[in-house]
Amino acid sequence: MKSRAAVAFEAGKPLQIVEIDVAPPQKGEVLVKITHTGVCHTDAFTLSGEDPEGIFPAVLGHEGAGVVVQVGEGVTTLKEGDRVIPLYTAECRECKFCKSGKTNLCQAVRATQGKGLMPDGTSRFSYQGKPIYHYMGTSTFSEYTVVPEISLAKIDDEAPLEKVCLLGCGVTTGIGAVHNTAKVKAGDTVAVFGLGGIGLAVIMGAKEAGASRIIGVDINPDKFKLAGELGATDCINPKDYSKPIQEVIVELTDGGVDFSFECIGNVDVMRSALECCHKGWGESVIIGVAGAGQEISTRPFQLVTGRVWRGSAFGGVRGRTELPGMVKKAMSGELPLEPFITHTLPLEKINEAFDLMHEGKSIRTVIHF
Ligand code: NAD
Ligand code: AHE
Ligand code: ZN
Repeated sequence: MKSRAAVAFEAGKPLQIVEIDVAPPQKGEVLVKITHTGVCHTDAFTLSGEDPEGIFPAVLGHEGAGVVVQVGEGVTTLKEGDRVIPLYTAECRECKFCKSGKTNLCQAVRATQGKGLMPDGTSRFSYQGKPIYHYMGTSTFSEYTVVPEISLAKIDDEAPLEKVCLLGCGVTTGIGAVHNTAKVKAGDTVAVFGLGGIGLAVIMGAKEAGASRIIGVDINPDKFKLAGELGATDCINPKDYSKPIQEVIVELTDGGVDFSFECIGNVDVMRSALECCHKGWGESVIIGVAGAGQEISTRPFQLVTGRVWRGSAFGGVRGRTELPGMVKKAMSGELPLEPFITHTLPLEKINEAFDLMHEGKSIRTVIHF
């Protein structure tokens, strides 16, 4: 079938809106009509050419929601008309990782996903007879996409897709990192580096957990208002200080925070985020994604003296199991998604969403088809 899609033909170039061909879903696969998709910084990261797994031409996008159009052979858990959120972290419930109960990092389709292909090693997308690669197993920048059954969370039949698409990445990642990875408890102190969609969701999760102090850090002070509304007790701009920001935070918090979160993808900031943690027990969670070849560093003494470095992917959330409940919370108002949606645009204007992000003017732009 034909599908309107925003295709990344080349790294560093704007997406092109073209009509691609989408092949029918094969065994264990599902054809989904995407109605809405957010634009996450990771899409921009991959488009920039910095992603070691970046592969072109590809249909990017991983923060979407839509409706099942057709199921392939052997699909049992989904049917035409079901509302779904595509998952870049699948949940097969059978692999060693799923069975461990220790991680959400299902590996059932991860290898082919990283190569831009479906689990059988081929692509369902083509343009003018040439294959186009998938992205993160989701490719939500296409009106129609094909996704493995195990990479789809079935959600409520009445779910507002224009909002819950954000649970496909940003909001789930931030909130999940607080509850599943860090396990923030009432009274804990928290520092959040980067106040975009991810950092703001961390703030929301930290407030929900009862954190006593939530310090937001960003070099763009325009981000402070919303951060405060969502629960930040302090907002600071590293540019306002002559000393390293970790020293500022250590002084503000009588020795450092209990938890910090890096939500930028900057390896220097990752160091600051670790070093602003309290001696003996402070834990820093890396969420931001850094470019090819970049590495983190600190004095090992920082770890010897009890600070802990962790990482979090998709907030440690098992998508098929946990997203339906998060969607219900969004529908009841317990998990408000509106604050994150600063812009909405039709697919044809998707490059403007990238511009708004790079200019620091948006939190999330939701694209509609
Ligand atoms: P965003 O662009 O909306 O927000 C980033 C924020 O960081 C901006 O407000 C920007 O002003 C701020 N910033 C940039 N440089 C800074 C610096 N030196 N000091 C302080 N603040 C700085 O991005 P986002 O969509 O919120 O994504 C944030 C990061 O999280 C990205 O690296 C993205 O790839 C990553 N991410 C990871 C996961 C995961 O599962 N681990 C999921 C989603 C996104
Ligand atoms: N492909 C990159 C890594 C990108 C990355 O870390 N992705 C995050 C999700 S970002 C969502 O916005 C993630 O979940 N990673 C775990 C995984 O299995 O991909 C690289 O460095 O190669
Ligand atoms: Zn994302």
